[in-house]
Amino acid sequence: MILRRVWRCTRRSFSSFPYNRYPLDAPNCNVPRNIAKRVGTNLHRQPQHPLGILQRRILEFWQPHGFQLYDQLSPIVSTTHNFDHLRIPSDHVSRSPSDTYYLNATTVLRTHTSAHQHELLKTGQNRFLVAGDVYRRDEIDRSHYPIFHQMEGVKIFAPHEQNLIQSELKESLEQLAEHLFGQHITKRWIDTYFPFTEPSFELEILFEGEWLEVLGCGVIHPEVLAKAGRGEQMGYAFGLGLERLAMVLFQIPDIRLFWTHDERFHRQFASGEIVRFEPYSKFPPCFKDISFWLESAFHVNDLNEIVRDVAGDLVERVWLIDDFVHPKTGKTSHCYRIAYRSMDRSLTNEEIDDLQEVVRNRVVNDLGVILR
Ligand code: FA5
Ligand code: MG
Repeated sequence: MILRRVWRCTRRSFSSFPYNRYPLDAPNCNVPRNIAKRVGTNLHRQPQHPLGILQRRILEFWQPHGFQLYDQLSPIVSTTHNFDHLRIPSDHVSRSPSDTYYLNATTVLRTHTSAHQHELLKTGQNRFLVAGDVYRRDEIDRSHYPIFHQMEGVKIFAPHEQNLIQSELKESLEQLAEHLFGQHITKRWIDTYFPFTEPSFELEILFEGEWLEVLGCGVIHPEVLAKAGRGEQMGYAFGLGLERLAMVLFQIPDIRLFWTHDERFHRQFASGEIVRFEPYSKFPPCFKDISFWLESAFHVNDLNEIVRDVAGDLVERVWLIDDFVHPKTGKTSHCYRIAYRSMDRSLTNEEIDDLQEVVRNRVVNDLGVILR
């Protein structure tokens, strides 16, 4: 009984956010309370959570190759570590407060585990993994969530092995996919761009009829190594999206489920093993549209954040359904559709109407748009 209570309380409400050091009402802070309070939850370190089970399974793959895991590094990092050391230019969109949670002008909630590459490379490590929670203001749908988890991997090679790097990188990640999923998945490599790797790739897996991007990787850019005092060396790095891999592995259809408190979810993973998730029921979605004229700067992530703030995990998806420029005034109008759906219960019409009304008021007050 006591044990059970302790377990619940760690699962539910533990927050290690240092409110004293970083007050949320400080001038440059755009972190809402519902995000701050989940800092320190560490889903990836809970042995009976799908993310914990997955993390263990990934470790089984890398540890025999001599990789050391860091999974307790603070998600509060400097902009220097999150961006500059990785050659992310000062005008790159990912730095904008519309995309990143800032605690103050030079401190952010890390947007990726790559934020730790520099410090660990500096200590002379040659094979390491970093797992942790990362934070982004992003779209709302079943595979995007403002807090998610990544596992970074870095391997540095001896000078005479350098021609192996790219092929070993791809082969290892394909073997990892096989270790996790067996032969039964369809995957493809996509060429992409990251400022901190060259060349760069993403791996996509076919999941429920759609390509799901599960990781980014590449050969570490020489300047990243040079900045960390490792100028003569070369290596590879990758960043796994743990929720996305877990969705495929456990057949979890919606990313919000990782945060549910519903026992019908958690008891399915009590064994700590890989099991196929059995949806306990599917409740109907409820759609509401909101249209407004844009005034000055508008970013859809600001709307997304309001909807998340008001509706929490009751929001399933937000998307643009109409984009219109008035021929006379030249003003732009957007219409967004919001899908509300609970993972755990039926919602009443009144409940949704109330939420939508709060969203409408907040959009006017906070974003200065004009409702149509
Ligand atoms: C990165 O974050 C790079 N740091 C990855 C990397 C590391 C590249 C090392 C090269 C070397 P990206 O933004 O694509 O890349 O995110 C990596 C993965 O995180 C994605 O493939 C996806 O699986 C997952 N991901 C990204 N955004 C979200 C989100 N909002 N919700 C859930 N998972 C996400
Ligand atoms: Mg990507």
